[in-house]
Amino acid sequence: MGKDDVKLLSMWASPFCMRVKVALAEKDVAYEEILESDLMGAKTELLIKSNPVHKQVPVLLHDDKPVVESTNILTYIDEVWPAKPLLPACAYGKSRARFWADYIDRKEFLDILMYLDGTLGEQDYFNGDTFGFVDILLIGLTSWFPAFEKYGGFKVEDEYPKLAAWITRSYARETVSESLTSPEKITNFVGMMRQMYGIE
Ligand SMILES: N[C@@H](CCC(=O)N[C@@H](CS)C(=O)NCC(=O)O)C(=O)O
Repeated sequence: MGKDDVKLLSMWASPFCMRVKVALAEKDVAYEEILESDLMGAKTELLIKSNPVHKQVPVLLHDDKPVVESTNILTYIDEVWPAKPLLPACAYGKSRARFWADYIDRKEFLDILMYLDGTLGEQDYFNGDTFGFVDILLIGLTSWFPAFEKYGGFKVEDEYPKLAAWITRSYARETVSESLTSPEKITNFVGMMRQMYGIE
């Protein structure tokens, strides 16, 4: 079998794209990142053709076949590159991970943190000792936390110390720190957008 051809249609500030980047890094899969530069305006033909329903990033192109929606992409990655599984082996563990995945993506972002702090409890990661599916789904979103802290008056460390420790622990992994956009860059971006839209 030849080497996999893996491309990621991406956008630098997108927490959903960051999820896929972390998952590929965890699996040690080499890929080419193709950045969309104008998601609010002119989307590329490749993006429109690859994700005609939502026209959103991320899109994983595996041997030119598009896979869309970040959670779906993570499941796909876990099946195609099974070494170092992201999902737990047992059916119950899988069902819990899928429950949290669904919950994280449906609820208002700041509302989910209380339950996630509780479910993390004293564990290192959401599935115990191993960094996996739910950790990856959530860690992408945390790159936006400092921006929420600066402009939203919420402080993760004060309100959710277990989650704050989990963020520090997760960022200590190279697969995370090298895949995520720096929180400072996101905070500057949010500040710029606020100015652009006259929110101050
Ligand atoms: N549910 C999608 C959300 C993806 C998403 O919201 N992507 C944004 C960037 S963060 C996007 O492509 N926005 C352009 C648009 O909606 O037109 C996923 O999990 O992949």
